[in-house]
Amino acid sequence: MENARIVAVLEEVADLLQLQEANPFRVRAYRNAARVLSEETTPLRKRVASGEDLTKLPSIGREMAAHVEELVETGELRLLDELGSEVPRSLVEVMALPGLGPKKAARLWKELGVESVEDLAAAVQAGTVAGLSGFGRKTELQLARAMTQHQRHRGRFKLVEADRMAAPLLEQLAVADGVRRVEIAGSFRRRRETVGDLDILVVAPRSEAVMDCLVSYPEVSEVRLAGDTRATVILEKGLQVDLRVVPARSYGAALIYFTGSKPHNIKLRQRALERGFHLSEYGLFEPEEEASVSTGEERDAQGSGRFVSGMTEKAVYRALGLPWIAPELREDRGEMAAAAEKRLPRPIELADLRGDLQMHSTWSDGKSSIEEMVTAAAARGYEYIAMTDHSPYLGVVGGLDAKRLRLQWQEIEAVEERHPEIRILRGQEVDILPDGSLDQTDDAMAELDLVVAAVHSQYDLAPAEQTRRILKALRHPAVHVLAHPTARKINQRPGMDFDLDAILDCAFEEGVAVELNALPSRLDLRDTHAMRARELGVKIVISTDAHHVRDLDAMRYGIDQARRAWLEPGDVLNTLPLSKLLENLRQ
Ligand code: DGT
Ligand code: CA
Ligand code: CA
Ligand code: ZN
Repeated sequence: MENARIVAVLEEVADLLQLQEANPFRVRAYRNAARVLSEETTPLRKRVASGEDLTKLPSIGREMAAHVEELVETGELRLLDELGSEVPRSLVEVMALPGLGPKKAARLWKELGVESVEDLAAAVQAGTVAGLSGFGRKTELQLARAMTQHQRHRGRFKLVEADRMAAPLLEQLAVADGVRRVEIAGSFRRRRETVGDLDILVVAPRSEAVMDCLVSYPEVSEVRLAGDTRATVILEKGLQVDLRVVPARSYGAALIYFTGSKPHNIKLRQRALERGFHLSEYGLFEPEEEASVSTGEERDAQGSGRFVSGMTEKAVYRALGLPWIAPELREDRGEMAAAAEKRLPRPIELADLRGDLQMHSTWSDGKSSIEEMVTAAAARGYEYIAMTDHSPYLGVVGGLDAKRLRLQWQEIEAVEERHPEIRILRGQEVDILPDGSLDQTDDAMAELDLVVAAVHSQYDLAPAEQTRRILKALRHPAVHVLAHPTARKINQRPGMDFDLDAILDCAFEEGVAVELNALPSRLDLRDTHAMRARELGVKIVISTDAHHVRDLDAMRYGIDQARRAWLEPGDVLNTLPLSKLLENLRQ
């Protein structure tokens, strides 16, 4: 057991003792020991092995020395288990929340049965916390806020969440005094499915106003750093924002640098060096004298030598003999070579799409009627959509058996008469049952324009069995599209474990298309998988899986991922006009 782990155990003992309102001197003894040992550079296990007397270390008495020996020798501490049986260990996290502390945490536990942050979140929501004496409305609000942060802080934010937080902030910054340009770089600009933080670049001759604007933005909960040209703040929901003010002539170079990705930047800097340049966030520079040709080590931060370019991204790429590379492609997945050889893809755009091939209505678990969906889709300029309400297998979604499906067609017909501007394909999202068979009669499926097959159960079958299940469904002649192929949910559920290549190969052979599901919580197939599908020549559709008219807007997230997968309009079936689409669906 390493020192850091030993220190953590002693800290936890101190926390649990505090929760039990133990003697403060005893608590302090553990804290002091933890601090001393955390500064210790020799591994304690070595000291123990050589039989050293640990009590020679400051703040380490007999009891503490015995604990360390026990931890080193057994990997465990009985005292910790004992304490853990008296008070839940997960309460330590609750105690650390702002506004709480050992006393309040202990009361939450004893009086409301709160054992963890999750429990507390539920209690706050149920409104039971405000009822405890000493826990006013203010504490409750503070807790509610602390918990959103706590939960959000744990992972990366979904792109859609980052978008929601970024848009109003960007709007504010854009109108701050003297701001000439403002843009979000980083993974956000590359449209990764999740982002770690926001990297904002600003051009403003004087930076005070924009700095003030950021630190006084109402959603800022913490200012970590506020310098002249750099600031770091944390938003209420836990998202970190880094802002940098850069000189106008460096804007393009800075945008490249902070957009990343890091591996893309490294390749680009190498290319610059090969051509006798030096590239940094300040610009592209050329050594002034032959003698001072760069040795490859970092140069003066502002960039020394003759300034070659830096104002725009395009100019920097051009000076390196490259066309501009779309941010979504900057992941070091071959874009540099493709750019040099003039064979970059023309990434798909929202305007290339002519229809949306998966959506639900109130006939199953959707929240909008068929007519509402159709009207909203037509307003987006689509030429066609497919109504794909669920099949009955999952009771909760109110899916349609063959009989109700035929009733739905009557309504579709009526709506179609009122909306000649758009064609409504009769579809269904048919469940792939655990044995790989389909949850609809062959007769009904034969009459459908579009059968979208999908897994919504038993995500954890053994990989070989899962693969067999899906292959069997793909081989059913009625199936046109495999929807959300891995069934993952971002930050919630990993994708199913199966042989993706086997499934893509089979889809190719059978002429079944795979879906890139655009719901921001799904994005399934993910970028790298969709890229693989494209390589294997598999047809792809991008669909929103909308359950409400407003979900139709999710399409842009599907497009973001498609671009990251290098998809071009020609790779995606729903860029085709209706007649061509129907020809290209499996016959
Ligand atoms: P994230 O925030 O984890 O979603 O991912 P990024 O890509 O936004 O990464 P972040 O925020 O750490 O840095 C933003 C960009 O700045 C990154 O994509 C590339 C650039 N960058 C950051 N650190 C380095 C570095 O050490 N070397 C190079 N070449 N670039 C860096
Ligand atoms: Ca970032
Ligand atoms: Ca950052
Ligand atoms: Zn589904």
